[in-house]
Amino acid sequence: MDSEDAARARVLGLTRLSKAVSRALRHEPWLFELELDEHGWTPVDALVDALRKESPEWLDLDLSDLQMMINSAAKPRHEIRGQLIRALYGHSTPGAFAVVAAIPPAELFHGTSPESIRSIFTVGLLPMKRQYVHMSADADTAVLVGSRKSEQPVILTIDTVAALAADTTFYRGSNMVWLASHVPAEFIRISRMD
Ligand code: HQG
Repeated sequence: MDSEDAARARVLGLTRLSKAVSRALRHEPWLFELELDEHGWTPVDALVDALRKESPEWLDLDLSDLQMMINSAAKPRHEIRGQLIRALYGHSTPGAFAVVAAIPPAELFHGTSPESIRSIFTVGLLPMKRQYVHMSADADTAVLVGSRKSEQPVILTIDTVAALAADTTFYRGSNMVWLASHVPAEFIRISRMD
């Protein structure tokens, strides 16, 4: 394996690990015999044990591997604090995931598919299968998120100043990701893409 192949294998390995951690901490903790507290935290040792059983690839996994995965990710998805780990956003797990209300930038962005637009402008942005609607602090990230749904994503701009004035609550997921339970259609417009 040349060094380029080795670097690619390492990135693929970290991506696989990140996806497994997201599955455990966002969607199906019970499959990994994990219990999340109301803020989404679970003991990092328990997650390491579960991942070691999950795949031969992770037989020797330890805390430093998880730390490396978090530090090398292009965007922050998971957080380790002391003996605990959690996903910062993305949860579909039932039950309360307590997040902290905060004031977002004046505009947030959401990338979606053209097929969803009619419904979004009728009932607003809804969490669908997750606990919260996810929005990005910058339009470029929204383009990436929308590209997962469609080759020609539509980028929406959310007027958070007007939404806050009308009692919509926003929560900080990470530096880049903001959350809300519902964003009414009146505060959403289609971004002009130059
Ligand atoms: C759409 C990734 C019809 C919504 C990303 C979206 C993100 C509606 C889809 C995070 C609707 C849900 C989440 C309505 C919303 N009618 N469709 N009323 N309201 N939708 O995957 O926001 O890389 O659950 O537009 O970066 O795409 O995994 O949410 O298309 O931050 O860390 O319903 O996941 O993060 O799709 O992505 P998703 P999302 P990671």
